[in-house]
Amino acid sequence: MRTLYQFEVSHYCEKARWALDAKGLDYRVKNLLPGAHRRSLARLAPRTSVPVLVDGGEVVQGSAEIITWLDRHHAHPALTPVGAEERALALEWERNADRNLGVPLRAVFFAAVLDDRALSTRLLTAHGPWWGGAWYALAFPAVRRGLRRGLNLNESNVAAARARLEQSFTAAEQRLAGRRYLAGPLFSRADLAWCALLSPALFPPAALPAQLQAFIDAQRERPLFEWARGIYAEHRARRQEAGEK
Ligand SMILES: N[C@@H](CCC(=O)N[C@@H](CS)C(=O)NCC(=O)O)C(=O)O
Repeated sequence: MRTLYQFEVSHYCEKARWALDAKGLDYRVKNLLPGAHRRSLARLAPRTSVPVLVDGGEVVQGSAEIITWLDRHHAHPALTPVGAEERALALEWERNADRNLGVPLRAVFFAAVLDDRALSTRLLTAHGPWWGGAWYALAFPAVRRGLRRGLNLNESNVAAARARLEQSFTAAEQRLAGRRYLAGPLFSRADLAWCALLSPALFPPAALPAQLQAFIDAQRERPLFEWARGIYAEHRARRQEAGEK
C-alpha cells in the first residue's frame, strides 16, 4: 500500500496530500509525532523531514520531489506543465512558495502557537500515535525548545518572516493580475504549492492566539487569499479516506 508519512498540521504535507488526491490515488497516511518522528524516519529516509512517500518499495522525500515522482509514474492529470517555458515557470513559482511562503508562514505560526502549550499539544498530536498526548506531557518542553531552535524563532527573525510574507503576497498578486493560474493556462504544481502552503492562514486549524489571528485577519481580504480560496474550491477534491492514520 502507498503510504504518506506526515504531520497532519504541516502545510508541506498538505502539498503532498493534494498531489496524491489530484491524481486520484489510494494511499494511507501514517501520522508521526513531531519530536519522536526522527526515530521512525531514520530507518526510512536520508533526512528527518516529512512528507515522505513510500510507494512500491520506493522512498521519496520532500513535497516537490513527491510531485515530480507522481507526475512521472501517474501522468494524468499532469501537475508539471509539459511545455518547457511553462514548466520552468511552474517550478520557479513552486520553489518560490516553498522558500518565501512556507518557511516564513511556519515561523510566524509557531512563534505564536508554541507559547500555548495546550494548543500546541492539540495541533502537533492531532491524528497521531495514541501515546502522543502522554509523551508530550513529559517531552513537550524539549520538543518546544527543539522547534524554536530549528525554526530560529527569535523576535527579529519572526519580524523578518512577517515582512517576507508581505513581500511574497505582493509578488504573487502581481503575477496573478489578469491571470487565473501562476504558470500558463492550466492549474499546475505552482498553484497547488501556493495554495497548500497558504492553507494554515486560509483555514486555521484551531482558534489561534489573538496576535496571530489578527495578522491573518488583516490579510484575509487580499486578492491572493481570495484567489487561493477559489483554487481550493475548484481544484482540491476531498481526500479519499484511505486507511490507517
Ligand atoms: N522542503 C521540504 C520541507 C519539509 C519540512 O520542512 N517539513 C517539516 C514539517 S513542516 C519537518 O518535517 N520538520 C521536521 C524535521 O525536519 O525534522 C518539503 O517541501 O518537503
